[in-house]
Amino acid sequence: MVEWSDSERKTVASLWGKINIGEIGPQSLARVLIVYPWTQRYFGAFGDLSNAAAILGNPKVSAHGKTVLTALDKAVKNMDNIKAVYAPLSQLHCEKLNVDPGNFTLLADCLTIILATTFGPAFTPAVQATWQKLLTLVVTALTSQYF
Ligand code: HEG
Repeated sequence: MVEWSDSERKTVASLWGKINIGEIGPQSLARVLIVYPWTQRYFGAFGDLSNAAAILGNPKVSAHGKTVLTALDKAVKNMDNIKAVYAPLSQLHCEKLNVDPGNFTLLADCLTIILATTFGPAFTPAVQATWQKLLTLVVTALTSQYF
């Protein structure tokens, strides 16, 4: 079972408080779709994804990026219960959306890159390590209902 120190809890709360979901969410999802174009296959109903500019300007990508990042609030608020909190979302991605679970890691890494570029030196190695610890749990939890 993963343990969280008081300092890690404070780091997560502080970082999350500085994240603008409406900006970071869309940028992260757009980056996934641009850098890993095979992920576009899940978003056939989103309209024009034909190039980077189209993806970055696509309102459905922005809205969905915001939805995804909003869902991370559950992890921040339930750091000791992440697996249970994401079980329904894991089931949805597995059984209904048929998303290859390897894609969760791609999204998590793109999100981390966007945070690093947004916050610069404030995104210290210690903050990064704590943030990635959280994301690893989220990715694992989202994968939990696949098996
Ligand atoms: Mg998923 C829907 C969260 C990664 C593809 N995703 C959703 C929804 C949430 C969510 C909250 C809405 C669920 C609902 O309607 O009840 N997604 C979520 C998280 C993460 C993630 C938290 C990872 C951190 N999703 C993800 C990845 C892909 C993907 C990597 C594909 C590459 N998600 C996907 C699709 C939908 C959702 C295709 C349905 C979108 C729609 O039809 O509007």
